[in-house]
Amino acid sequence: QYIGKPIKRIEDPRLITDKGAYVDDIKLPGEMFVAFLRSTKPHARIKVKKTDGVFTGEDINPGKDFPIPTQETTYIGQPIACVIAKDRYEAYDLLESIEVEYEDLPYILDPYEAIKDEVKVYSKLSSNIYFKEVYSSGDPEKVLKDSEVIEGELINQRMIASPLETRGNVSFFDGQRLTVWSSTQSAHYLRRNLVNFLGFSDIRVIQPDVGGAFGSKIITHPEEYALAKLAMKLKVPLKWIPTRTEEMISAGHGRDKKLKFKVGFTKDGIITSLVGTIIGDLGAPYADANDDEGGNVKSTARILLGPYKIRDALLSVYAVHTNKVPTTSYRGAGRPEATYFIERIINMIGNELGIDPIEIRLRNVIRPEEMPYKNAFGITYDSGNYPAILNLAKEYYRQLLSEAKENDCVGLAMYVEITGFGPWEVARVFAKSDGKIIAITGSGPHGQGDATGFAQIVAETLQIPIDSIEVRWGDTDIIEDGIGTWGSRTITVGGSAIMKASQELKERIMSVASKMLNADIEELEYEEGGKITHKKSGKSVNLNEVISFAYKNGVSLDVTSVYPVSKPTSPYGVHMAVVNIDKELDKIKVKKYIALDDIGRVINPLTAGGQIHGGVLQGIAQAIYEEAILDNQGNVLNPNLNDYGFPTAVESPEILWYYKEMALSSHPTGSKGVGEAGAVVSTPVIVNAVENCIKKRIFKIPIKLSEL
Ligand code: MCN
Ligand code: MO
Repeated sequence: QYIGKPIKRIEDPRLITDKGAYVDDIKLPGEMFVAFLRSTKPHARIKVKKTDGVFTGEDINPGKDFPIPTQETTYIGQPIACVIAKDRYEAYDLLESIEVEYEDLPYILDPYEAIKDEVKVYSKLSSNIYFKEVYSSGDPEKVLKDSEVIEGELINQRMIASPLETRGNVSFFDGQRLTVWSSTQSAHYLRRNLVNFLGFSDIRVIQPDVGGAFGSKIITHPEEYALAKLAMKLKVPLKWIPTRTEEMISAGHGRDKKLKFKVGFTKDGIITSLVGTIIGDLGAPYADANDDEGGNVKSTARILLGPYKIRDALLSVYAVHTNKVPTTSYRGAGRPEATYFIERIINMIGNELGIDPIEIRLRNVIRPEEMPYKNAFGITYDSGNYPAILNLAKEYYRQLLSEAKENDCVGLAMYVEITGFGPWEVARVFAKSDGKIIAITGSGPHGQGDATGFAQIVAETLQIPIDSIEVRWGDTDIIEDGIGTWGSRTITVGGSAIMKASQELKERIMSVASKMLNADIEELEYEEGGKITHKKSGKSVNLNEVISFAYKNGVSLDVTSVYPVSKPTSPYGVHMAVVNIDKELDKIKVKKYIALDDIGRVINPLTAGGQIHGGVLQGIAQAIYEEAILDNQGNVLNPNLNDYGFPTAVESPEILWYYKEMALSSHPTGSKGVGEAGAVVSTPVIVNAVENCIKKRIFKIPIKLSEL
């Protein structure tokens, strides 16, 4: 009995006794340090003087501007050349000797300006608009005419993920094979990109321990392509570890989306229609990033209607280039933006009409009998009981209201999101001759605790102690294929693959036992601890005996499974908080936060709850602390831990997490994802709370009380 139990993370003993190895801990004999020179102009023609020890775009991608520009730079912070030295200090010193000629070109930072296409972000683009899509359902314009209307523009600001560990890479070509250690969210994904870029396939990618990513380590960054290429040329081990400031001005930024909206509703608070325009700011052209973030812009649009039954809706959706750092996935990747927009809108309607936040949501949510529900923009919510979770929330909400003192505000928001993306995941489970069970995943957890969940799944399936299982991942040599860790997919998709492989291993074990006991499989019983008994005779064999027999008789106990997925699965929940506002000091403090979620079957409430804690704090920070502040050239003005406003334990409120397993997913694990849920919903919880108190509509975050 392991699934559903709060088992402590099996990853932790190693990590907390300083036995972890992050990419900077990889030390190869003769390694050289690489440092990148970064553009100081938002858009310019460049000439980098090539001298000894200076490498430019011409060395990486001759004649092209991607991944490293040879002719034209398109954002401040873009890597345009690099040097190689014996250590990082010498490397950074050397950077100063590089001569660059910049010839300024016109640039654009505002996406509304960029849409006009008067100035091109990059001279070879035919348009700054990466894509425009229209999502339409029913007759929203007409319905709007007969409705009460609120309109406005909501802004989801540009954010910086900046995990504890920056990106980093070690690349070494031994003349035959390229080995790459990278702080990444997926070894296999990085390998595929490098194979395509280099046109060379003898590549092994290793994901060592990773100190967080939050979406920023999905794509292959230009520096990584450069390292691989230079490692092949120079045949010495190369290491690149950016400084914190470099990380914050050049790793993919997140969010940066706007919604102009008109919402129609009845006097009873029923939303009748929504018409709007979404603008996603992709930043500069960089295929890996634009692909990734383009998808997130579409997600924002398609999930914008949230858990509510709105059939008349029209959205114009633009993904637009500007001369800023490219945006990429950031925890939630499109769903936090959508949830923020719709939850802010429904809060405004509630306040306008004087309807309680739970009541107004109850009037609008999709009913359980309508599940699975295909929303107006084609996303299917697989299962859920939205009225039930709102009704459960009532008691907690009342409790928070009663605890609120003077200058305390209470707010609430709801969400439905999509998790568990495909297309598939691979797992391998095998029994070693010494009886140990090894489980390997093709995904790439980097702080979430999925290894513990995987061990629980194997232990449960094989009914054996969890400490006889070892979980491995993050090396393209130990499992032939894989996808990765993002989109809160790992325990659901990766875990289902692990479950399938474990079940098949169990079948093989039963078949070996049937030979040993001279009986049909149907006559055998598999019991706790892996003991297999012949029901009639009472004779039994244990797991170790079966494994040993299998090895001696040439039966493989090594199972690889592929688990395919075609549709995401939809967790949902209601979160609420008490917030204290101090107008004089312009300070907002979250005092207490309650999260109520249905994420299907919970594999491990300890690690799942940990995800809610972290995600919630990240979203709180978006409401009241964090923002990438850019000057009029696109320089990030707060690219350091001091100025940016990351929350710490001091800013963290008491966070209580309650979960209800009301609607399982159809995956073998029954689970839905939770890795992003906290960040998906907590931002509007906080903003709604403040708005409820100050009785003025809030359109900009992070909230500055003095500006309201
Ligand atoms: N879990 C569970 N029951 C469920 C769902 C999840 O017990 N029904 C547990 C899992 O066993 C795992 C954890 O919750 O321990 C998260 O699982 P899952 O929801 O599958 O999410 P992923 O593992 O795929 O994590 C990805 C998600 C994303 S997309 C971002 S961004 C993010 C996040 O995880 N980045 C993180 N959380 C992070 N946490 C850390 N520490 N570092 C990051 O970079
Ligand atoms: Mo993510």
